[in-house]
Amino acid sequence: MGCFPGPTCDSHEFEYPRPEPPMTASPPSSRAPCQACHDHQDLFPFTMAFQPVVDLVNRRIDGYEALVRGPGGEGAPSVLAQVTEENLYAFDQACRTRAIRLASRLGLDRRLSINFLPNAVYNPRACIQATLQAARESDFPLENLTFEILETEHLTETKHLQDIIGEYHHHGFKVALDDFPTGQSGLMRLADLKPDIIKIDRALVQDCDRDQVRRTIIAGIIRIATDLGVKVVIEGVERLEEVRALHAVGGRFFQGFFFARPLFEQIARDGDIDWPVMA
Ligand SMILES: [Ca+2]
Ligand SMILES: [Ca+2]
Repeated sequence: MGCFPGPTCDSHEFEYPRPEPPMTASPPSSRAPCQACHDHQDLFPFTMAFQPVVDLVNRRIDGYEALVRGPGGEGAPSVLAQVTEENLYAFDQACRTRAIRLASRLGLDRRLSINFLPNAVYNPRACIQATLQAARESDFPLENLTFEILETEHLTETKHLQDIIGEYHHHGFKVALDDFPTGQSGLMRLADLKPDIIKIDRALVQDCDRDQVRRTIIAGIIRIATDLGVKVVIEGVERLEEVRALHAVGGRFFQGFFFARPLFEQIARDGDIDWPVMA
């Protein structure tokens, strides 16, 4: 394995919307924004896979991240290749509502994490309506929803992100900073955005059992987050040695192939996880 990150492989939890479509910070000019985001009928087919986030202390699944897939189980890149500037808003809305509806149908009763691209939200209050409606219709508790902020090279204005987070907190959603501390998702973002959760990226986690520098950095991040009351999810764990090394520096919540791969339109249960024995 070791193929993270990249648009050509089905990585640990390859997610919408890493291969960034061309976009602007403003909604498509040819149509009204609200119509743009409700205009689902032209949208290409896609669905979701779900990968568990596990709680190693309680040996139970804490939640699931929804990851886009093609209708036949094709990897995220084949879906994301169809996202354009014109359909980005509809796609962002459809990701949320499909994830919630499918999760509800599967009886998912833990936390559900949905990736979103801040630039696809032009007005936090207006853009959340379809999400709220889907949750209401599916009887999915709002406090079980987490939105993962994923930023790429298109840096979003801090004030815009703070407005989105404020609106999400108002509804009881949790907010996670994805891919910490890579790219834009670093300590300044942590200070400015005060998320509920940070997700430590595979790029830092990989082979941390063999690399004291990586372990020290991760231990420092966990200490800072703990002091701030921020939950830490460690992504991309593949080997038992990594899990042990991370557990030794305070790691508790994990996501990665070691525990479970994403399941296409299915969710793993607690009994499906091969829980490791910790030293
Ligand atoms: Ca994510
Ligand atoms: Ca991630």
